[in-house]
Amino acid sequence: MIAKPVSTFAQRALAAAAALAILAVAVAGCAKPAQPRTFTVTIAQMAYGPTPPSMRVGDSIKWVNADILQHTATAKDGSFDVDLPPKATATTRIAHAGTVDFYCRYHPGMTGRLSVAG
Ligand SMILES: [Cu+2]
Repeated sequence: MIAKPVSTFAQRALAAAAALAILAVAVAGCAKPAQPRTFTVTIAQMAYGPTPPSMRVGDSIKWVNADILQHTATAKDGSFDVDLPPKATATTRIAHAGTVDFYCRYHPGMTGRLSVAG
């Protein structure tokens, strides 16, 4: 009968260890996708700066108008449209994968393109 409490303790310890191992596997298996990121695109001298090469759905673009003129970043597919007075900033979240061409409504010669992975 002396061995019984030891045995019970050992069994509990084993069960706890097993539960922890299962939990660890479950957590690893539910690894979340990468955290959304925010990229900055600066508008200066009537042109958009480079767009990020590796955007994913859920990432955001922070538009910074460093120009002395008002500009927009207007998606041709209608997915975003930000109006930026001089020195203003605005952030848009990218919700769809694919290639999105955008332009400035005030200066249609200003164009850019986002490529977004799923
Ligand atoms: Cu413009």
